[in-house]
Amino acid sequence: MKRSTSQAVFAISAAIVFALAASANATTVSFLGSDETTGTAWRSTSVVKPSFAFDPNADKAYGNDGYYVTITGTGQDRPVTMALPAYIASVTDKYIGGGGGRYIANQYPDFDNPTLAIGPAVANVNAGIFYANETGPVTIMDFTLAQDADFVLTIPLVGNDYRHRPTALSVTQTAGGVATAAAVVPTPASGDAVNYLFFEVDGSAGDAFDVVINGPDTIHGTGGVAFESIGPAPSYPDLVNALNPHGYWRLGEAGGTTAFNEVGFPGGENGTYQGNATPGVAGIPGGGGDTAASFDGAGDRVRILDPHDPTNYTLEAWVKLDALPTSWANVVMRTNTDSYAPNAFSHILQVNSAGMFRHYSWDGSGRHVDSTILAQPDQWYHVVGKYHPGGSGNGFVSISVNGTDEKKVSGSFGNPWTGGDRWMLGDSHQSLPDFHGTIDEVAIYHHLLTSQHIMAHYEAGITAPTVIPEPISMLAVGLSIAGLGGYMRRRRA
Ligand SMILES: [Ca+2]
Ligand SMILES: [Ca+2]
Ligand SMILES: [Ca+2]
Repeated sequence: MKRSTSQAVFAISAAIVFALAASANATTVSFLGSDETTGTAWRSTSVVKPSFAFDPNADKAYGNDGYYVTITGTGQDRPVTMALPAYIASVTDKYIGGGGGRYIANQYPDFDNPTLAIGPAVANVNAGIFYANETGPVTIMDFTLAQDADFVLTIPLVGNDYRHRPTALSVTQTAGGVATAAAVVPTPASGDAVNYLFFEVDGSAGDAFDVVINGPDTIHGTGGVAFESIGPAPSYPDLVNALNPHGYWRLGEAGGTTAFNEVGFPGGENGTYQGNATPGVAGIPGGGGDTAASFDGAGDRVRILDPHDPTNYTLEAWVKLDALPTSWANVVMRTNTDSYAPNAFSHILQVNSAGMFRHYSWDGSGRHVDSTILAQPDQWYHVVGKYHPGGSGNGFVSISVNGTDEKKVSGSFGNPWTGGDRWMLGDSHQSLPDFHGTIDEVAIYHHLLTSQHIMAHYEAGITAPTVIPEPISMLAVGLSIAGLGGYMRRRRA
């Protein structure tokens, strides 16, 4: 991984953040959202998580720095495990039920597989809950900061009985300030094992916070708390690799005819530059200096053999046009022949003479959706197409341009075309013109990216890291803070 640029930026950032903290930043607490798809796999690095905001180091595990949760035991009064980061001085569970004493219930086994655990080792981590045996708002846990810290606070809501979930939960500062934030608590279907709530806490040494719950049942609570600090922004390829791509071609070679696949898959890995397709030209701003490939609009392409057909998919590419094409020109296409005018094709991202992007897919009928954003020459665009089959109108074909311009056409769509065995980058079908411009960072996923993933990729890819020359004068620090803060915020969306 090419982390050198981001690490250098972080080193400078850390100095500035330290300077800022010394000037008494106000503590903030923000609700980031909830995860209702990960289930028990919160610390499995093989399961893609729905948003980088919940997983700021993009390693697909929550709570890297430590956690305070129930562990497997017998009886109703179980121990907890406490593996806390240096920035947390203490966590206290507040068992204040009407019956007195401790209240921990084991509602679901297999909350976590200890063989998948990262960070501090524990014997097992299950889905017990800390609960207060009464209704109404109750402080169920509290925690105190040992030092200045900016981190994601993860709160699991566990149990196979939805009555054991709170209907309201908030994090409120009780020392050092008055910051607070309330969660939007999802309503789980009965039998849901685990959901997660995420807050960002950006605080100072000595700050203390309450976790407050409320619910209609006397046995409602949380599974504990977990912590992961918000550090340097992950690099663009880290963000792609965090989503388990099927194939990822950075097009960053200095020369030669091989387009290396970062991931590799059986039966067809690297691509081949053909025609005048030329690697080594300037890539996207956020690519850490990695280069891209140029295509002259006449017979150039990258050819990638790939026998694996997805059941649903996401296509992702960055494009910069040298000139608008005279008709539809393809950025990405799946086909079954090396013919320069194939007549069997699907899974296409393309752009037309107006600069409109289209995602086209064939399931026995042609499905397509067009962008609102129109491309201009000499500017980078992030283009993502998703295809999902489904009956009863639940299928869709979508396109997103620059993170937000998501258009979706829904219908009863069949499985995606399985007649292809190769991908072509920059090569059009039938008599359409070939792509004329630069293509970078092409990724193909055999699953659907979330809108949060797509926005995070766009923001990381379009933003060149802010590098502040050393030595840093106080004037330079003052002038750079606003821009750097914006950069760090954007990079972890
Ligand atoms: Ca993580
Ligand atoms: Ca590249
Ligand atoms: Ca050519």
